[in-house]
Amino acid sequence: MPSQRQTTRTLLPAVLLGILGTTTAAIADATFDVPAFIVGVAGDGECTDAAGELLGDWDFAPGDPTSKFYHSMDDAPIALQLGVFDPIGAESQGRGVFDVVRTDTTLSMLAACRTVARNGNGAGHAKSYAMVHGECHLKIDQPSIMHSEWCHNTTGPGTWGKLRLRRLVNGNFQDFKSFDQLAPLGEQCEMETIELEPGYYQLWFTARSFIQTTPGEIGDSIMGVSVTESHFEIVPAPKPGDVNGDGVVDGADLARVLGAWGTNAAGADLNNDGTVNGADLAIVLANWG
Ligand SMILES: [Ca+2]
Ligand SMILES: [Ca+2]
Repeated sequence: MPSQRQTTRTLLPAVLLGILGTTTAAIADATFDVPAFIVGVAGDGECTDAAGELLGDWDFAPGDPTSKFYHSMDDAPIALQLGVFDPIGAESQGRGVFDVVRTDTTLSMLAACRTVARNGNGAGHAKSYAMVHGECHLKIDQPSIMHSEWCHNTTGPGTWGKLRLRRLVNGNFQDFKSFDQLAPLGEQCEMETIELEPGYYQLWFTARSFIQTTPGEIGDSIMGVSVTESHFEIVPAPKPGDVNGDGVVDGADLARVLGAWGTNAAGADLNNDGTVNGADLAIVLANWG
């Protein structure tokens, strides 16, 4: 029997949550829809004495062999923490945290795990596992631009973070962009602007940490941390022929093209062939209105 068992639900410090905010279920005039959203949080761990006897174990979902909770977007933020601490010094802890914040043009997600394991004074063995995994579907109704920022921060053995953007093609989601971190590499971020055609997309993400001690070795705690953060701004793509960027194609744009005729003025060279000429005029006329 566990001599001591801690079963508290604890919010991580705000500095780790980072993007805590209010989740809004329905947004008016949104540039995108989120027709599906689900996140699962899994975790379990145990520690034993030198003879291999169980000192205690914990599980985010006792009785469920997959040890997972599933949540919808409206359930966020999520923070689960469980652990076992034995008087001889053995320890196994896990945390899983998730949050999502949406506005009419942005979507921000945080998935984070932390695990701790330590053998007791009599040695033995300890292990701990935590994972946050989920997917979010995006419905894009018009040509759009996605300004994206993808960040992973992994520390310790057995940690990874994965982020994928996939597009639905012929009934299957195909990778459009992937950004994975499969080793403890500290913080890495990528920023990218992605053109999105109208369609159905999936944002897929996971943060995972699994650590275990060396059986029989007395030593300090080992820790694994995996934090995956992503931020997306999705706005309508500029309209072809809209030279001055005011949202309509009209005489003002025509005047810009005619005024730059024969030059290589970047704004008026709508097809980027190095010259403002009839091809650019045709783009303005074809998109008039
Ligand atoms: Ca215009
Ligand atoms: Ca041109």
